[in-house]
Amino acid sequence: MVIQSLDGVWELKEVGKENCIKAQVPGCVHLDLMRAKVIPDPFYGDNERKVTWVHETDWEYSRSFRCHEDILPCQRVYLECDGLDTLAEIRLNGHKIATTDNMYVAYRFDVANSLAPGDNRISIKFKSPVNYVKPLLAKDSLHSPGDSIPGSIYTRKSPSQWGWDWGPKLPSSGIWRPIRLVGANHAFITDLRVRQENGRNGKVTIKVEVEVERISVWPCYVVLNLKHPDGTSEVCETRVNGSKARYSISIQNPQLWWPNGYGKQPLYDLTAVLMCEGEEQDRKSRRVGIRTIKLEQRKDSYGRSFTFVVNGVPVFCKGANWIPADQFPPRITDAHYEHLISSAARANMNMLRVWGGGYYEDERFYDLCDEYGILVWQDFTFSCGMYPVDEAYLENVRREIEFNVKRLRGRACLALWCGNNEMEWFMVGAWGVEKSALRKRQYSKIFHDLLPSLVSRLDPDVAYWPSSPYSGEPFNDPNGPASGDGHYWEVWHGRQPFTAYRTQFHRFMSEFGFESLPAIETVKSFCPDSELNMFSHTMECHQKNSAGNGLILHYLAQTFRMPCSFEMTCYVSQLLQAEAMRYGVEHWRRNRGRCMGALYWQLNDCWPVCSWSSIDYFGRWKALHYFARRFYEPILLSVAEEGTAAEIHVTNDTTHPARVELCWSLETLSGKVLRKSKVKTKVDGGADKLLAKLDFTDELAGDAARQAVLVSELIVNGKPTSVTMTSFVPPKHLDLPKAKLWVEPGSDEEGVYIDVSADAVARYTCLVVPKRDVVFSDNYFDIPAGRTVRIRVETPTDASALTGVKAFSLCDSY
Ligand code: BMA
Repeated sequence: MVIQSLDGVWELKEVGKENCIKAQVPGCVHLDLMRAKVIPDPFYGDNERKVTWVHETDWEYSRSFRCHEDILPCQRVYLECDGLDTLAEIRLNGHKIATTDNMYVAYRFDVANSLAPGDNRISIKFKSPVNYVKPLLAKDSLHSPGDSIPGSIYTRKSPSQWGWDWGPKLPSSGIWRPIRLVGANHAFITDLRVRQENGRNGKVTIKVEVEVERISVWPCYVVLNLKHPDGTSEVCETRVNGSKARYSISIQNPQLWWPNGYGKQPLYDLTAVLMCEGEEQDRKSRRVGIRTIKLEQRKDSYGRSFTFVVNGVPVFCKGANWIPADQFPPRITDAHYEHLISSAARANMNMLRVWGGGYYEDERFYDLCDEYGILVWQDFTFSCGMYPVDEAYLENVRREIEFNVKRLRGRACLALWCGNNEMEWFMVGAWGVEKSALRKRQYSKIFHDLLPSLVSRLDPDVAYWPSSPYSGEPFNDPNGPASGDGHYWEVWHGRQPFTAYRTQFHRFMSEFGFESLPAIETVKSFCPDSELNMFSHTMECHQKNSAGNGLILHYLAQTFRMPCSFEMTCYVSQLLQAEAMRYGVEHWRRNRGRCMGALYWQLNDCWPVCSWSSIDYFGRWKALHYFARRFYEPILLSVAEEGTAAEIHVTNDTTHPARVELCWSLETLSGKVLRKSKVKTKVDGGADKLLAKLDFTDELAGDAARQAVLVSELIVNGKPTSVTMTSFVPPKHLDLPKAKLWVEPGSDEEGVYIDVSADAVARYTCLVVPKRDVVFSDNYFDIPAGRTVRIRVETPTDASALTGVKAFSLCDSY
């Protein structure tokens, strides 16, 4: 194959106008206009509102190029577009090549007849998506997602780009993924499929299928090279019969791939080289992780279980929901993906749900999930709307599903295909269409007929689940607790207190969340100093849930004192969010077995905003992300307090029993011990155990509850692992002394650390380094009176990471 990339510098202009600016491909209109200074940064201030004309305009990308001389003589010449966003018309030297209308598929067009020797000109026009849907909206009244420019449902363009309750209304256009010319002579590979068959005694057979498009009649063969994780390789050859070559490779003692926390992620590298007439024609590679994965649903006393079983081990899925990492995806760097996925793994996560309002992610995303042991719950891209079901639309969807299932199947990380986000739940609830047989039939056409039949044909090895949430039976209590997965939003949207999480017993909690402000540096990236106020115009432009800032204050009033500054409001709002998620997750983990997964809403952001994320747009960890690292710990210490009573639990997610020692002490805020004790016991693998049931009615009578905390420490197999602090009044009512904090940086063979000491109880101690984004081993942690906590610096690794480090705690926030 001869490949000529057409990425790089193009020209961009409004359709019908003369003036061109320089454009970058892959890219999108907004990024090009920003670079050319035609528009201001839409993320700053209220600029989002000033650039709406951009998505109301038709745009044209074009460029000239000289065709490589070895392409023209090829038997076939194709134009390959990995991603066109979305309503495109492609012309080559004036000839219309095609129109396209789906940003999620790659296209290949035969362009041999339109190419010229020497200079060529290619142009791609993009219709305004917003104008395109206007007449469709006028004709029909299908539900569009809320908080969004209406009509996204009529296109196959990422729904959340049209706005969401955390995202700006900036649907861009452009050549968002690479584009190239490809010359082929005898044949080329259209698919490399790998399946795994489990034999006896742990033997695994890798079944390889290479799909080939033949151009000439010359015989072809495929050379397969399988490189084992230990570096050894095996090579074999097989003939192409018709359009396929098949081969089975058996592996005697396979190294198994495990989700994060359960073992390693060894990957086998498979390369297929297509040969003809002794010459290489094409090659494709895939990485293979050997594992089995099943979605187990067994009848039990609560209803029906919902458990992912990997290599025979039931896994409690710990993680978050993933949204697009940028409103303008072409600028997402490898480093940004790496930071986000490695941060998920560092917070002990083992699953991410690629939410159906975004898009099917880049290979880079799934590569990292394979490497870090992050299971992927993959929604198809349908969310919170009613979608058309006319033949042309269904055909478009069919092509999209085929393309993406074929692209992603066989990935070690891929755990589930899910039809859509929240549509079945809305149909029987909020939209009130449960009685409309027609709407149900229309919905079923896609999610109960088309998608399951495509998945069972194309990827029978991975389970299909029609919607999230879903109960297992069409339209029957989709968000019920007895079976399937659940979304619980009564905390936050429903204004219920955090304790309401403890009344919920779903089998798998795939969404629940709580908002916070991002870090102050993040706020300052979009907000002038004069607007640093929760209710300022700028701050409200960066809060897309209209009730959001009010809700934060509503909950703040229940838990914390009024912060003394805007900066402290950022800090306290993050503590609130972190505490809310801790309440929920610890409860579901204590109920391990009945519940087998907790994915909070949401891991990341697509712009700097006040949202439910635990990592903000710039990659800064909010308090929640540090809390997640603790509440997703493989062996979790948690305390369920109520009134003056407390139950201390240990939840063991590992496959082995753990010898644990629990030391608890009820102490005053200055450190005087009121009562303490120890428990030594064994906690089975995959089990929760109640270690202590305590009643402090006597010690906490009257005002004493405001003066005391319960400190619990866990030692696992001889190693101290966690310390938690529990109060019996909301933190706002604690009589916290002004704790003095000392920070002492140091370094040893393990790297840079910092010792933090407090003379009295210091709650939610926060370390900050001016102008540096430092990831610590822990942050927003409690220090019992008179103790020292050693915190390690994870990134950056140089000693200067701690220059100017400061610590403060809750008592400094008011
Ligand atoms: C969930 C998601 C999103 C939304 C979030 C917060 O249900 O599916 O639609 O952003 O709620 O409201």
